Amino acid sequence: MSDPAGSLEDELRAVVTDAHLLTDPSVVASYETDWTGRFHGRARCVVRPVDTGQVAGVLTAAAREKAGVSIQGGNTGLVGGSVPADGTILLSTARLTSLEPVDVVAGQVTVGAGVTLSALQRHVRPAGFDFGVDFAARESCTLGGMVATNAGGERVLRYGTTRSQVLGVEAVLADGSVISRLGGLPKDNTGYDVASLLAGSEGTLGVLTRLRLRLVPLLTGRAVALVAVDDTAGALTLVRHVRDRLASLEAAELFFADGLALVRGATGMSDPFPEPHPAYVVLECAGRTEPLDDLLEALAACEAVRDATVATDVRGRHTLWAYRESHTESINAAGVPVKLDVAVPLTSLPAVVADLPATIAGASPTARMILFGHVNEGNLHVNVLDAGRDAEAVTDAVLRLVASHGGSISAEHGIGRAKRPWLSLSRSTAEIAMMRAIRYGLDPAGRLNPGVLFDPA
Ligand code: FAD
Ligand code: 2HG
Ligand code: ZN
Repeated sequence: MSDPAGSLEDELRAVVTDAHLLTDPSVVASYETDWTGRFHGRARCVVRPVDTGQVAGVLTAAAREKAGVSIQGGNTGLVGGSVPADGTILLSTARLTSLEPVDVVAGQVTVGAGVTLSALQRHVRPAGFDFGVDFAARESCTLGGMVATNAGGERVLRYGTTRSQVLGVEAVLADGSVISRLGGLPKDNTGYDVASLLAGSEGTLGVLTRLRLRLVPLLTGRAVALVAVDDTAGALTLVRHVRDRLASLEAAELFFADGLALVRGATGMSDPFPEPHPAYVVLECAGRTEPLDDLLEALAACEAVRDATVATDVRGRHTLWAYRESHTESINAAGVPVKLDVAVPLTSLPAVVADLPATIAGASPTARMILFGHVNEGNLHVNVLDAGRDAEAVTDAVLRLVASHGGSISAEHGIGRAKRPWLSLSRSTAEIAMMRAIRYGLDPAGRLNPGVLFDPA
C-alpha cells in the first residue's frame, strides 16, 4: 500500500460519504467470511457505492493509490471468491439496487447488480414475465454475482445458464473507466461480446454495476414430481423419457438416500415414500395450462419409475422441492464441507457416481460424501464432510477423476480461490494464456479481485 495512512480512506469517504465507508473491525468482520465458513480474508475497509458513478470513483481512487479491490455481492458464492484478499478494499454491491420498469415490448429489464434474484422475481412477475435462472439462494444472491459466476441452477435444461439471459452490461474497469452497453439488441455482431466476456469472469475483469436482462414468459401452470428410482442410470432413463416427450419440462434434479436422510434430520421433514429408495429425482413441468396430466402419463410409461408423488399447488410443490433445495443448508449444519461442482458427459455419469466413494475414501478415510445435482447437465455437487486435513487431497482426487472422463472441474460455482490450483485440468495452456492476457491487459497489476481465478500477481 503506497498511500500515507488515511489518505485513501479520505478519498473513498468523499466518494461514498461517511456512512458508507466502513472501517470498524467488528462491522468489517461481517464481510470477511464466506457462506460455507471455509474461506476468510481481512479487508482494509468496506465501501458501499450507490451507483456506477460512485463505483468509478472508488476504482479511480484505488488505481491512483495502487490499492487492491475485492468485490462482494450477496456472499453466497461457494468457492471463496467473495471474501476479500488481505489488505484490499472490499467493494460491496449491496446498494446497487435500481429496478427499472419492465420493457414489456422487448421482454427485457435493466437492473442494478446488487438486486437479489428474489427482488427481480417480485419485480417482473406482475408484468407477466419471469427470470430464466432460479435456485435456492434466491433471497440473498445478486444478479451481479450470478452474472460474474455465470450461475446455473435448476432451469438450465429449459433456459440455459445466466450468460444466456444477459443482453447487456454496465461495468467499471480497474482503472475506473466505464463501459455501458445496455441497449438490449438481441442481434449485435459489432466485435467482441462484452456481456458474454464478463459473464463468468468472477470479478477479475470489471465491477458489474447494471445489467440488461432477457425475461421469459411467466408460466403459472406447474406440476412437480418427486420420483424414486434405483440408481443414476435409472435417473437418466427417467429424464430422457420425460424430456423427449414434454416440452414443458423445466427441471430435473437428482439426490440420493443419504442426502435425503441428512435433509430429514436437519429439517424434520417426513419420508416422502412408504419404502426407502436408493435415488430420487425432482421433475418440474411448467406451461400456460397445468401440465399434470401430461406428466402423469409420461411417468406411467417410464420403466425406471419405482414410486412417485406429485403436487400442483404452491405449498405441495415447495414441499417436494424442499427435499432437494435443503441439501446445501443441511450439509452446512453438519460441518464445513469441501464443495465441488463438477460436470461430466452424461454417458460417464453412472460410472463417475459409482467411482466417487472409493476415490474419496482413498484420499480421506474419515470423509463422508453427500452427492446431488442437476442431472440433465451431468452436473454433480460433490459435498464432502469430515475431510479434515485431507481437503486438498479429496479435491485433487475428485477433480482428476472428473477430468479423466472429459468433464469440467466447475460446472456452476466458478474457480474462485477453492479450485485455482486445478484450473489446468479443465483448460489448456493456450487457453489459460489467453485468459491471463485479457485479465492483465485490462488490469496490469491484477488489482481487481486478486487471488480469484489466477494466482495473485
Ligand atoms: P458473491 O458470492 O458475492 O460473489 C461471487 C463472485 O462474483 C465473487 O468472485 C465476487 O467477487 C463476484 N462478484 C459478485 N458481484 C459482482 C459484481 N457486481 N461485479 C463483478 N463481480 C462480482 N450457484 C449455481 O450456479 N447454481 C445453483 O443452483 C446454486 N445454488 C446455490 C444454493 C445456495 C443455498 C447457495 C448458498 C449458493 C448457491 N449457488 C448456486 C452459488 C452461486 O454462485 C451464488 O448463489 C450466486 O451466483 C452468487 O451470487 P452472490 O451475489 O452471492 O455473489
Ligand atoms: C445447488 O445446486 C447449488 O443447490 C449448491 O449449486 C450446491 O451445495 C452445493 O454443493
Ligand atoms: Zn447447483
